[in-house]
Amino acid sequence: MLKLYHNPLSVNSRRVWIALLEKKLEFQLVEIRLDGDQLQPEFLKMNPFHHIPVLEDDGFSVLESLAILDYLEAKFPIPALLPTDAKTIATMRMVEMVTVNELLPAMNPLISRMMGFPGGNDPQKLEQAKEKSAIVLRFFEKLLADHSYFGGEQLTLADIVAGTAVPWFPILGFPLIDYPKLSAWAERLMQRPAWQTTQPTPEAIEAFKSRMEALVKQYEANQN
Ligand SMILES: N[C@@H](CCC(=O)N[C@@H](CS)C(=O)NCC(=O)O)C(=O)O
Repeated sequence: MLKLYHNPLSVNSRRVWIALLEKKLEFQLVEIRLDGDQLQPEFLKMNPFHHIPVLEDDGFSVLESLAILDYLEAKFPIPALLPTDAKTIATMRMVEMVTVNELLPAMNPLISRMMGFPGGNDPQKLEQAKEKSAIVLRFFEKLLADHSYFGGEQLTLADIVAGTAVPWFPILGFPLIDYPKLSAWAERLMQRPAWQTTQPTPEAIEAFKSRMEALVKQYEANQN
């Protein structure tokens, strides 16, 4: 059976979890707490870079969430999450890559603030984060136009990748009011059972924050 090593708070893992659910596949979840589990020799054998997600399929390990999404699509093509025409494929890849390379790095300071990480309240970094995020959100708003999803009327990997990042903005204190199309799209995604099943609960967020605070304290104590 497919096995997904993940953490419920990990955006990178959640996109794979959602794809597995959207494809109605049978799989087993293995939680990696990210407080050292990822550094254990058994895990490092699968992923020497100590990152989740990892998908294991009958002894074959795949790492890098976008590679896992491609693997799932190739092995289980129905229901399709990959468009077939050139422009839609390009749009889909663009949204995936812009999310990973532009949006998530821009969001990092906002996430650090929410998590209470040291330096998380630096006003200059927060301002930059808002400005950089706004460039991506404006780009996505325009790209979405009047479609239900980035690829038209059908859900694709673009929605899964962007749709596990963009809906964090209201939780991070920035409602999507200036982006009505994106906001309606995010609402549409939230209606889907795969998003509802994988949505981190406020309790899970708090528990993760406490675990990360303890790790930061431990790290600071070791530095002194
Ligand atoms: N490019 C990788 C990034 C994976 C990644 O950064 N995972 C984080 C959690 S979201 C992680 O495992 N961090 C723990 C560590 O690096 O030790 C992917 O898309 O799979």
